[in-house]
Amino acid sequence: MSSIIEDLIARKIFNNRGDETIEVDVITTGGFGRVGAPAGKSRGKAEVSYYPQGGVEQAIKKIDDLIAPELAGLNADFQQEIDDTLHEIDGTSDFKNIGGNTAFAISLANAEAAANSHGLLLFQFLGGSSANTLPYPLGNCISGGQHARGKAPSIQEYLALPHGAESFLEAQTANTLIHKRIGDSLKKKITSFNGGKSDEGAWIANVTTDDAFEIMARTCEEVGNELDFECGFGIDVAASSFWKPKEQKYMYENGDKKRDTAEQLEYMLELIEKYHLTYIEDPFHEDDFDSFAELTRKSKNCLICGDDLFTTNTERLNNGIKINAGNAIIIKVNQIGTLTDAAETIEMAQRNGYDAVVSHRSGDTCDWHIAHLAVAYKCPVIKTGVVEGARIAKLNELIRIEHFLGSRAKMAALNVC
Ligand code: 2PG
Ligand code: MG
Repeated sequence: MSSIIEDLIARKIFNNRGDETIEVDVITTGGFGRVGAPAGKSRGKAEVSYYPQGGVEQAIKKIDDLIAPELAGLNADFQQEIDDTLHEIDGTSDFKNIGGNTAFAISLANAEAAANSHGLLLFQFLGGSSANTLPYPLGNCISGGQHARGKAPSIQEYLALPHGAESFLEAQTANTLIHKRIGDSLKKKITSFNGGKSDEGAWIANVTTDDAFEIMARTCEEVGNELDFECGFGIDVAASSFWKPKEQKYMYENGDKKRDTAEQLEYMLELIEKYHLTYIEDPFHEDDFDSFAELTRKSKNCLICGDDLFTTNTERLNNGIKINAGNAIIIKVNQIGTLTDAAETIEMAQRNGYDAVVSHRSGDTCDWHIAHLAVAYKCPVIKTGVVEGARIAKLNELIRIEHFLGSRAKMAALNVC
C-alpha cells in the first residue's frame, strides 16, 4: 500500500487534567495515524516549548495554513524527511514557532500512518522483526512534590519495578497488587486519608518522605514473596522542584529539613543501601551533572536516571556521557519534539551503555503509542503509572503486544538486575 501523505487534520482535545491539547490525524493514500500530545507539570527548563503564542488554537491554524500544504505529497515512510521539514518550517531551535507538541503529534502520527499503510503495527514498522522484547513497567504508587496537593512527601514519585517478572503481564499484575495494597496501608495508617490520587493515578497522602519509603519497601517485599519473584522499587526525586539556588539547598518537608549538595548525595546513597533501590531519577537539580556523576560512581546496582537533566536532548546527554553522569535516561518525545530526534537520543544512550526509559507525562491522553516505542527501540523500562485511564491505555497495549508476539516475546535485559 502507498504511504503518500494526502492530508493532516488537527483538532483540540483534552488531557486527563482537563487541559486543552492537540490531536493530529495524518492521512496517507493507504493508511491513517492519530496521535494526541501529552504535557508535563514538573518540566525541565531545556524542554522545547509546547505551543506557539496563542496556544492550541494557533497551533491548529499553523497546521492548516502552513504545515499540511508542505507535507502533502511527501512519503510518510521517510520519517527523517518529515521531521526535517517540521524543523525547517519552524526555523527555531526549540519549536517556538509551531510548538513542540504540534511537532510531536505530527511526527508520531506520521509514523503510525506509515506503519498502517504497510499493514504493520507501529513497533513492527519501526523495530523490524527483531523487536520482541517487552519493557519492565515502572509504576507510580505514591505521589509527592509538584504532583501532589497539600501535605505529601517531597519526593515526587515512589515507583514499583518488578524486575524479577518473567512476562509483562506478570509484571503489571505485580504493580497493580502493590498499588492496591499501598492504598490499604495508607487507609490504616493515616486517619485523614480519603483515597485521593494524583494525575498519574498514584496515591496522595499526608505521609512523610520517610514513611512513604517504609510503606513502599514493605509492600514490594510482601508482593514479591507472594508472587515468588523480585519486586524492587525506586523514586523520581524531581530534585529541581525543591532545590533553592539562593540557599544552595534542597528543601524537604517544605523547608523543615534542608540538605546541601553533599548531604543530598549522602542521603541518596543511604536510601539506595537501606531500601535496595534499583532506580533513582533526578536525584539532583537539572544542572548538577557533577553530582550525578559522583552518585553513579559511588552507587551499585541502581539505575541513576536523568529526566530534567537530559530532556531527551543529545547535546545534554553528550555532556553527561563525557563524565559518566547517570546510567539511564528518560525518553519523552515531546521534550524534544520529533520521533527522529528522540530516536537519535535513544541510539546515543544505548551506544554508551545507558538504559533508555520511555515515559508518559503527568498530563496525558489515552494515546498508547509510547508502548510501541518501548518495544521498537528495545527499551528495558517504561514509566507510565499503574492505574488511571491514560496509563492503562499504554499498559494494556503492551499486554496486547506481548500477546501478539506469543512465544517470541521476552522481557528486556536491565542494566542493574
Ligand atoms: C516526570 C514526569 C512524569 P511531568 O517528572 O518524570 O512522571 O512528570 O510529566 O510532570 O514532567
Ligand atoms: Mg521525572
